[in-house]
Amino acid sequence: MPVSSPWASDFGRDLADAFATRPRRIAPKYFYDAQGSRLFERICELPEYYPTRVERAILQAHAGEMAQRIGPDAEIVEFGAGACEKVRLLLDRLERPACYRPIDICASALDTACAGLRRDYPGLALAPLAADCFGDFLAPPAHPQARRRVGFFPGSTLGNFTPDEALSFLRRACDLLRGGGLLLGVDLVKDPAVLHAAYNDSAGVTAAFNLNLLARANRELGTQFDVSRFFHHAFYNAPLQRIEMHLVSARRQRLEVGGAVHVMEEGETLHTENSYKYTVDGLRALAERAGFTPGPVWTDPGRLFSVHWLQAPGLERQ
Ligand code: AVJ
Repeated sequence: MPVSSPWASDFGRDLADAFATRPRRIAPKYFYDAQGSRLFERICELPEYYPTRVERAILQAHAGEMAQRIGPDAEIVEFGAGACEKVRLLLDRLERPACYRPIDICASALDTACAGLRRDYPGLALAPLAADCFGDFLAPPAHPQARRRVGFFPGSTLGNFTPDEALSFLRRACDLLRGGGLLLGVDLVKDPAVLHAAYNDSAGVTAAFNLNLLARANRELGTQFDVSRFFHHAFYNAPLQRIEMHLVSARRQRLEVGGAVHVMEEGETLHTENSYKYTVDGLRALAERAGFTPGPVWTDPGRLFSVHWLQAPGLERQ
């Protein structure tokens, strides 16, 4: 296959692998092309999808205390920044933020977000990075004016990792943020009915978001998936404390993926996402194992969502 083939891209290779192995599964990062990022922004506004709204309320209510923990002259590194909306609540309270470094896999989302930030925070140094911040990307050196580096990882994106992956991500983050800390938003374990509704909205936006993975493959890789032959399926797997999203084959079908022909039987699935939920204590224990010193936790009155301050010990404590 020539290198110029779309199948040589990460998405192409991972999709071909997904169909060649069992269970079929692909990383949720591939949801986020320009169209998927727009659909995700719409999810965040759905009445059933509480995480964005509740986390924003928590940030709004406690931004002052959070800014105090972060301290003056900090470099803020945001992992999976997307539209960079939530960080504004912090930026409005921070003392002389030295630099804001949003990292996101979607370059178009970053471009739009940074244009808005440049307009609204003219004095702020911006250093956007279009990269998979969960891969082994080389951490850029800190901004020369920064006194410490602080991570911002809202939205419960950590939930996309298995607990093992979350642990290794947190270990790397702890290393990168030594002497600073991490402000981390994670969704909490709760009534499964509330979780179920959040991933099965009545307007069908989450279904469209899930199915966009196939539409993206048609656009970028030239596959000929008939999107109407797949169903969105999302359910809470209680023993594993996670929402699972799948694309279910509505009937037996032959699919050509990366030059190979595969059969998907009716009811067979492509597993597209896990969204792990944590208890406050469970998350704090995980952070501690990763090397952080857990600090204050802020939650909403309904205890739907949590925001954690995790201190990253300095060199002297390593
Ligand atoms: C961006 C991973 C936090 O798991 O809730 C929303 C993505 N998937 N609806 C989540 C998502 C379906 C979201 N995260």
